[in-house]
Amino acid sequence: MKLIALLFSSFCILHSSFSAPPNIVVIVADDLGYADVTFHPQHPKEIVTPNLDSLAKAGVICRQGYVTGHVCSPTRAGLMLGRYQQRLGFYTGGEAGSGVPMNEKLFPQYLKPAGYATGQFGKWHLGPDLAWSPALRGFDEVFGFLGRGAHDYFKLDDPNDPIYRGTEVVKETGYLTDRLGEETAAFMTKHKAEPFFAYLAFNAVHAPLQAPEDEIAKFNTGNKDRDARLAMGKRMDDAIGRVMTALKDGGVWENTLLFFISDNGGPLAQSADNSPLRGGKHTDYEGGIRVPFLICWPAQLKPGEWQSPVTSLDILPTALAAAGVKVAATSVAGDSAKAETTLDGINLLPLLKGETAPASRDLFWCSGSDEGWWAVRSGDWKLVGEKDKLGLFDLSKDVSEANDLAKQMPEKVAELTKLHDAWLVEMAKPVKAGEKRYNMAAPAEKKPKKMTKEEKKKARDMERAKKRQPETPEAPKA
Ligand SMILES: [Ca+2]
Repeated sequence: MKLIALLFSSFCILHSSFSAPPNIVVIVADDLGYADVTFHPQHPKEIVTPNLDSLAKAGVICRQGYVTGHVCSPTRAGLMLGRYQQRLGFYTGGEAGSGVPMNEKLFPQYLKPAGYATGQFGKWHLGPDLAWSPALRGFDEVFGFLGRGAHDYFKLDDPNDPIYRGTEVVKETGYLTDRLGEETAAFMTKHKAEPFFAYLAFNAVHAPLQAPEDEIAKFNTGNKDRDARLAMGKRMDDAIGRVMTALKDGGVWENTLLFFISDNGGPLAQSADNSPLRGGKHTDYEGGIRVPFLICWPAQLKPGEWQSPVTSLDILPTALAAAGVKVAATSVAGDSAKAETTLDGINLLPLLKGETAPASRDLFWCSGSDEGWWAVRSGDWKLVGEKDKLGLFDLSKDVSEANDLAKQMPEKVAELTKLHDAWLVEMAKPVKAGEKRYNMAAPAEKKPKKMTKEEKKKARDMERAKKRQPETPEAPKA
C-alpha cells in the first residue's frame, strides 16, 4: 500500500511539474557561422562545441532556421518584438540600434504578468544608453552592456563602455563570455522555484576577436583570426554548458523550453564558415540569414530534426503558447492598427509535436533602399535582390543559390516580387533615410549613392549631436 501511495505521489509530482508553465530560455549567439557548430553535418573539423551538441541531441535541430535580417540589431529587435522590425521602420543596424520606442511591448512584458521572473544577460543593442535599458522594459534582472553592437571581452570596467547591473554601472573583471554564462546560471539557480525567462544574448563571436591566449593556443588552423574565433566559440559553448548544468542541478531541465540561434550569419571577412550556404553577414543570401537554430524542451518535444522553414519570429509565439499566455498570433494585412498588437510568427509546438502538418510559408527580408538588399522566400522558391541584381533560386535543389533562374522564369520573379510588394505595404518607412526598398526601375540619377566611410561618420556625428546625448563609445559596426 505504501508503495502504491509513493508511486502515486511521485506521479503527481511529475505530472504537476510537467503541466506547470515551463521556464523559457533564449540564447543568442552573435555572428556565428551556419557550419561553425558540430551539430552541423558539414562542420569544419576544427570546430569544438560539445555542449551545443548535447543540447542538439536533447532537442530539435531546425535545419532551415532563419532570422529577420543580416545584421545584429534588426534581428534582435524582431526577436524581442515578435514582429517584423520593419513594422517600426527598422531596416538597418543603425535604425534599430538607435532605440526601440518605449511604448512597444517586448518579450518579457508578455511573460511578467504570467508570473515569470525575467533576466537579460549580455548585448542589448536596442538603444544606445540607459533611456532604452532592458531594465526599464520588463527585465527584473540585467547584466550586460548597451551602446552599439560590440564590447571589449576583457575590459569590463571602462566607464566609456560600461557594464550594467540593472541600471547601475559596475566594474567587472574576467572574460565577458564567461561572466555572461555565470550570471545567467546564477539567475536560474536563484529562481528555480518559479517560472523564469532568461534572455542570454552573447556578443560572442562578434568582433573584436579576443579570447584568452591559452584558449587560442588550442587551435592551429594557420589563420590567426580563425583561431581566435574558434576560441571565442569554444568559450561560448562552455558558458552554455554552465547554463545547462544550472538547469539540471536546479531540477528544472525537463520543463525548460530553450531556443538557441545566431542573430545573423557568419561574416566571411572574419573567416566564419557558412557552408554550404552562399554569402554571409551583410547579405540576404542564405549565408546571411539562415543560422544554427535549436529548440529543446525535454518534457514535451521529442529530439530530432525539423526540415521546414522556421524563423526567429516564431520564438515569442511559441514561448507564449507554452506559457499559456494568449495573444493573437497573426498579422492583419493592411490594418496597421491591428498589426501593432499582433505577432508575425507562429506557434511551432503543434508542428514539432506532429499534431499538425507544416504549411507553405512566406518569409521576408529587407534592409531599405540605401543598402539595397531584399529577399522573399515562398515555399522552396527564393528571390534575392541586391540593388540592380536579382536572383531566383529553388532551394529544394539548390541550397547554395548557385543556379540563378531569374532570366528563365520571369513569371516566378514577378509573382515573388508581388508578394514582397504586398508585405512591404504593411511596413513603416525607414526611420532614418531612404525608401523601404531599392527601386530597380528608378533612373540612375535618382538612385541612392553608396556613402563613403567619411560621409557615414559625418552622418553619425550629426545624428548624435541632434540627440544631445553623451557620446556613445565607438565600437565596430554591427
Ligand atoms: Ca550579429
